[in-house]
Amino acid sequence: MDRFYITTAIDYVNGAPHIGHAYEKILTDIIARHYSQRTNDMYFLTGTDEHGIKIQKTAAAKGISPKELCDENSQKFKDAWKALDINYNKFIRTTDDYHKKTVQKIFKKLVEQGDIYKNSYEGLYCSGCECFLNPKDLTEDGLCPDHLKKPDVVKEENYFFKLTKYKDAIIKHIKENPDFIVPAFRANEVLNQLEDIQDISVSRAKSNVKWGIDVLDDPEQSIYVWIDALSNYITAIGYDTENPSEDFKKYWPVDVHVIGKDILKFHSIYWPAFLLALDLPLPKHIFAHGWITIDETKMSKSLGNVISPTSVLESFELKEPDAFRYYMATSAPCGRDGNYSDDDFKEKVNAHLANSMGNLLNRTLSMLVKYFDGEVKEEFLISANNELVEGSQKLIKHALGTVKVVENHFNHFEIAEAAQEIMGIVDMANKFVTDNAPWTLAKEGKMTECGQVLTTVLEIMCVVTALIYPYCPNFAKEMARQLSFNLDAKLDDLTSDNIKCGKLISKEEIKPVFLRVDSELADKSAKK
Ligand code: ME8
Repeated sequence: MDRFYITTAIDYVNGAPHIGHAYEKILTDIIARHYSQRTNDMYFLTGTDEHGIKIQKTAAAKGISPKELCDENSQKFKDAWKALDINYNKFIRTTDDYHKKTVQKIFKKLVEQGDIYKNSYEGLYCSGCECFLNPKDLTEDGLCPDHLKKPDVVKEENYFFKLTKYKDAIIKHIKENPDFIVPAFRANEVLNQLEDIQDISVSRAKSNVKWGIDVLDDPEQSIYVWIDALSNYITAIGYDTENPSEDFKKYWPVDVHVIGKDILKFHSIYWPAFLLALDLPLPKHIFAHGWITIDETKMSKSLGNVISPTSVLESFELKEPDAFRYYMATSAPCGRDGNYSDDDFKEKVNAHLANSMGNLLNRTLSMLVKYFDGEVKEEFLISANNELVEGSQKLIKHALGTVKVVENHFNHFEIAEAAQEIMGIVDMANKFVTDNAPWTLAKEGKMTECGQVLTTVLEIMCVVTALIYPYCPNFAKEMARQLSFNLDAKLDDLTSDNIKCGKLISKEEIKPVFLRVDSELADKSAKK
């Protein structure tokens, strides 16, 4: 694997980021950090989607210009991602000049080659979805099923993209590449949607939608959001219709677009069609994650249950975002919906991160200091002809085997499933300590055995540190420091002898990795 290119959806800036947006960016960051342990060249793109009627209307309601609204809110997304340690390489804004220029060129090329044509049109437009709806998809009351709002009747001259021309090629691609859409169960939904696909409107009359990129040579039309938004994945890395950049040649096609299930149609039908028309290769994978609810209820402004990610960190007084990242990333199996609740958050991170993982490292190192002044002796190292404590070699081998299992989960974007494997090793190591009771061995004077038990656990904690790093980068750095473990190493370089002989740690250097979330704090209502 020589390089890895990963993207998130770009968020609409008509509001501030909430924990649904955060969920996606956390998943993407975890995948990116994991793959940076497997490749030397990672490119992670995120950003904001800033055009369209929704943003125009929100700005008007606030009495500010759309650009002012975009600047204000785009910064809120950047601030939130900083607080969550989202380590992206580039943040694109669709109001960036280079993006607008390339989108205009893309549009012009598609017009010139006959893939885009002008036609008059009457349809039902939902500004929540920023797209025209098919009347058969409305609720019984004629509302948009996602936004529960009555769509506007729009009659305009629009430019249309010949989606129907690419229908068969896309169906073929989906059928021949079963891992194109992840999770696989969503592919059927997309194939069904493809059945009655029509050509799509790709512009809006300027008289109705002012806040958009002008169509070159026809400034009475604005390029409508999806062709603008989806193109970010190539404009950000330097695509140009005539002279694409070296970065573009290196990174395209993208390894994975991480998006929510609600926008799968746009990514697995519209986007491939635009790419085919541009004669560009298709994305390797499109990973559609599920949605996050709050206390099992859909997040909505009217219910007042929208939670911002930074307010969770503040209300639990978390100095680092690691526990929140871990909780969100493990909230649902691949592609399924997840839920956030204060009680569940507290319970899970206390159990997994404080009690099982952090505490195991803490007490093992403390025993090493207590019994051996923090020194790992030659005879503690476990090898085929030096295994005094039964099962130690097997356990270390199992932990190393888990690295491959975790990698395999990541190959399928199974982030929660991979975390479960990592916690599985932690549980086994905890059981190993309980079963072998190093404190009893020490009391009985079996010091080499005692040292072997502790060294086995420390060896396993090195593997855990490397594997948990994408989820909890700060905790992993602290664990690596205490273990003198090189966290920059690639996963392939993990061995069974990460712990070396000699003084490992002193009493003063031992610190708890993660303190339990205080139950009192969870009752604060500040975060709502
Ligand atoms: O759709 N749980 O923007 P957006 C999980 N601009 N994910 C959620 C969520 C929730 N409760 N709410 C939203 C757009 N998301 C377009 C994308 S990409 C070229 C253009 C996810 O701000 C949603 O599924 O409405 C999407 O992937 C992302 O947040 C941005 O949503």
